Parts: sequence; structure tokens; C-alpha cells
Amino acid sequence: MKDMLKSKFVGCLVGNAVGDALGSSFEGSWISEVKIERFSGRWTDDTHMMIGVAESLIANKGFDGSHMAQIFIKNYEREPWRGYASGPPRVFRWIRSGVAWNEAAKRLFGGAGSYGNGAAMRVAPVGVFYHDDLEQLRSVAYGQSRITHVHELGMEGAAIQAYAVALAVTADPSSELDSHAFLGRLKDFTHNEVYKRKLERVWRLLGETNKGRVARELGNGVEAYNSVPTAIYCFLRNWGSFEDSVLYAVSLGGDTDTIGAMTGAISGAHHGVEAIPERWKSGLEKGDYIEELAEKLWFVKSRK
Ligand code: R7I
Ligand code: MG
Ligand code: MG
Repeated sequence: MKDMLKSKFVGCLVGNAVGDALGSSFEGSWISEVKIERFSGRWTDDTHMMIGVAESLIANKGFDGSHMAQIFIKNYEREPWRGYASGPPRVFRWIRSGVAWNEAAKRLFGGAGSYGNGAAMRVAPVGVFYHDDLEQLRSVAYGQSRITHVHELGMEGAAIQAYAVALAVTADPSSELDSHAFLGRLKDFTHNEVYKRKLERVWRLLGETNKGRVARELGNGVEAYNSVPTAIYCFLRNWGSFEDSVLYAVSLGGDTDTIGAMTGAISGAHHGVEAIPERWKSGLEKGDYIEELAEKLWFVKSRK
């Protein structure tokens, strides 16, 4: 049982990176049957920031917002070419020039804060680490969002994605997944009407065969509310196979690296790392480091 939990931690972080790498060559595309001729293994900002979240949780044995912000900045400055959107780098510059880590993001988008999916695409380590403590999970999911995404919809997307990961960690992969119960718990978890309605649509669309309709009704964009429910959908309708879930996610087009990353994190947390195809694991950029991080996160958790 202990080994299964460790495998789920690793599956989640590696799954995130694999989904991101698979989707990265299709970002902005339209719906297609995805044929992966060659897996480049190169991941983008989604995984780069997920790594930052894990590094900071490990170093502090829990959440420290100021430390996590510094890690994000350090990682970004080393590799600014990873496909970051405009918001986070601006926030990083403000923090660098002396603005407090929990104030800077309030300046974005005319003071509204960002509802981009950046806080949700990196939140997976919070989901695995706090899978058995809902209150902490919600509070840390919001806390890590505040560094770059203070809009309610950006923050809520991160909390829902973290909870989906946590539900996947606690599910038994050898028995059938009850998709409706999974969705019911997510719906009870959020008090936000936009997400409640989206999760109801996920429910209604579970048997839908028309991908265009799925993408239209759930969204496949860069906004958290147009991608987090979609990733949950991709996992639920393909819960039996890691491979099917991420390929389906990428085939919906739009923000493919991000929806791929979020789907891969949930699916990897469900199945464990053994379920991720070897050809993807072996070709994954810094795969050993990501595995090592997940194992450290599991180790810190198991000593708590
Ligand atoms: O959320 P964020 O980190 O972007 C993540 C995306 C993923 O697809 C990554 O793979 C990478 O490609 O980027 O970055 P933000 O700049 O905070 O948000 C992304 C986009 O969402 C912005 O550029 C805006 O287009 C949109 N957006 C908003 N638009 C209007 N008003 C986010 N918040 C707002 C808003 O309040
Ligand atoms: Mg990206
Ligand atoms: Mg993206």
C-alpha cells in the first residue's frame, strides 16, 4: 500500500510532464486525431512551474509563499524560453523590484488579477501532498495561486484541479472508477457557480462522441474555467488508461500542453507511474529529476 502511494506521487508528477510534452507541439491547434510520430519529451512552463511548486514544498516541508515565489523567479530566469505567458514574468519582475510576493499579482489585468490556467497547470504537487487534508489542500492551492493568479476564477480552478488529483490519489486503480461520484465530490467542494455549471456539463457530456461539441461546451482555452473542467473530463472518460486520457486531451486542440499536463497529472495519480508508457518515460526531459522530486515529496509526506 505504501509503495502504491509512492507510485501515485511519481505517476502524478511524471504524468504532468508527459502530458505537457505531448501537447506542446499541438498548442493552439484544432481538433485532430493525434498521431505521435516522435515524442520529443520537451515540456513547457506548465511543468517548469509544477517543479517549482514541488521544490518549495519539499524544502519547507509544506507551503511558504515567499519561498515559492523566489523559486519560481529563479527557475524562470534560468530558462525563460519555456513558453511562459505574459502574466507570470511581469509579476516576477515586480517582486524582484521589491513588491511583496502576495501583492504583485493584484496588479495584473487592470487590477482584476489573472484567470489564466497558470495556477492550475502547476498545482499537482499540492494535490498529492495534501490528498488526505482537504482544508490544507484548499488553503495551499489558493496560497500558491496568489503568487501569480488572484482572480477568483484562476484560484478556484487551481483548487479544483488539486482536489481532482487528490481524489485520484485515493482511488483504487484496480477497481472501476465511479465517475459520477468523483464529479459529485468536486461539485460539493466548489462554491463557485461558474465551475459548478461546468462540472454539470462534464457529467452530461460523458457519453458524447463528438469532440467538437465537447471542446465547444467545456472549452479548450487558456482560461482556468475553460481548461480545468476539460482536463477532468478527459480523465473521467478515459479513466482506464493513462495513454488514452492524455491522447484524448491533446486531440481536443486549443491549450493542448496545459490540458494534457492537467489530465496527465490526474491520470498518473490514479494509475501510478507503472501505467505510463515506457517510450514516453524514457524520452522525457529531466525525467530522472522529476521522479526524484516526487519521491522526495512522498518521503516528506510519509514522515509528517
Ligand atoms: O495563466 P498563465 O500562466 O498562462 C498559462 C498558459 C498555458 O497555456 C501555458 O502553457 C502557457 O502557454 O500559458 O498566464 P497569464 O498571462 O496570467 O494568463 C494567460 C492569458 O489568459 C492572458 O494572456 C490573457 O489572454 C488571459 N487572461 C485574461 N484576459 C482578460 N482578463 C487571464 N486573466 C485575464 C483577465 O483578467
Ligand atoms: Mg505551456
Ligand atoms: Mg498551455
